[in-house]
Amino acid sequence: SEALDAEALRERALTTLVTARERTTLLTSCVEEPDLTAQHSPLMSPLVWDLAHIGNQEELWLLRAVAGRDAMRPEIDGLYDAFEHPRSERPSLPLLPPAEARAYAAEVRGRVLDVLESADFDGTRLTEAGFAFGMVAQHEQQHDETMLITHQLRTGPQALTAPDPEPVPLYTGPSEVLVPGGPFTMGTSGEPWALDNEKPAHRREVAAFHIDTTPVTNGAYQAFIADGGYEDARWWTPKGWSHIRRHKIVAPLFWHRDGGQWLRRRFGVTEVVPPEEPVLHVCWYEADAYARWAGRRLPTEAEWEKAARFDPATGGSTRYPWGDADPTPEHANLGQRHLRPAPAGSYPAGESPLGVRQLIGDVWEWTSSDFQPYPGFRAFPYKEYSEVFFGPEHKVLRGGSFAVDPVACRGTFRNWDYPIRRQIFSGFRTARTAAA
Ligand code: AVJ
Ligand code: FE
Repeated sequence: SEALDAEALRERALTTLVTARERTTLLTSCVEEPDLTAQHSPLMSPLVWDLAHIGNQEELWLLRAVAGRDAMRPEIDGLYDAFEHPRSERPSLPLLPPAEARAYAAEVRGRVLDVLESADFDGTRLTEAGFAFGMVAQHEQQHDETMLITHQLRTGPQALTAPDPEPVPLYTGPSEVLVPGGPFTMGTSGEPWALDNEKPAHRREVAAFHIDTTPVTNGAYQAFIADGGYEDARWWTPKGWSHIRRHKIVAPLFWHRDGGQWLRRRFGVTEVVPPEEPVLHVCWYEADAYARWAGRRLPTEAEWEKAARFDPATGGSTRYPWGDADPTPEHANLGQRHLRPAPAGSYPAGESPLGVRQLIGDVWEWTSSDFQPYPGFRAFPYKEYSEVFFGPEHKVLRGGSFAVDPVACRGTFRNWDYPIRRQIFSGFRTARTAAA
């Protein structure tokens, strides 16, 4: 019934908003004030910018758009508009200092919870208002991942800790599976909190292909390095080759060589690169070159989604590789429960019907595809979420990393970035076309 739907919506909105704020609070209270206002990399905003931007977007989409309130502090809107100021410029803006940014975000949140409690979501507004709460919770979680990236770029002593994933026996299953050819349903029309770029559901023809059962590991990637992969132009696209030569890139970001072994810096701690863990912090050019060296290629975005959602028993598409149930800790490494991907072959309960593992969680997976709209795409609620980013300059990543909250992760969820980006929690798996 409608009343029940409204109560369920209120409950879900409240839980996801609270979860997001707990994470934002952790990420902005585990370092001292100078670390909140400093720019740890020109690629990132100061943490205190993300904090007030989270509050400002929440004010915009929930207090102003849904509840019809006036702007609380119209003079700060411009500071926190991501399109007005590129990240590199943000530290020089007259940003709210940490205490004020915190107070502003908390004030917005207090008013939002009042709106949520008293709103009577009638049938017509239920879907629309519900989406606005879901979008805002996802937005905050996406910035929490962005802030975690900033933490990884920050130098200095460790500020964040989390237990490591459960050790698992060495994965000995097949290295790839065959995904049969034929049409499947890509995207979604029914998922209430899906973002505009995931919609609408449509049929896609995908020829038979093989795909890796796990993401590519550090061990496998080290073999590429040891084989001279970074010194051999054959494996690289011309743009990729000139990029790695110009920037002297010889290994994933945060790796360095120490005598005979590769070490990496991870959230303030240096460790030996773990061979069974999915490779992290590679750009699209590196993923693409590795795949070519291995005699393979990156999957297209449609192939990735078919591997993740197509159920050969029914011919339909599920929400996740394991079915339609929301993710639990048994299914996938999500939500910053750990500060690293789990070893390849983890989470058997999360595998797809064809036996593909770790499609959701652990590392964002580069695909070969440019970020493009689906047929029938409608920008919603604003063009600057997805539409302005469509085009060949952005490559699609799928599946989500250990730093993605379940609310911002689905079999249909699409992320995108420039092919040079590698501070993000990015890895990949490879594919090959099946013989006809
Ligand atoms: C979807 C991760 C590319 O961080 O630029 C945050 C998400 N959009 N605020 C980004 C987003 C507006 C976006 N990505
Ligand atoms: Fe944002």
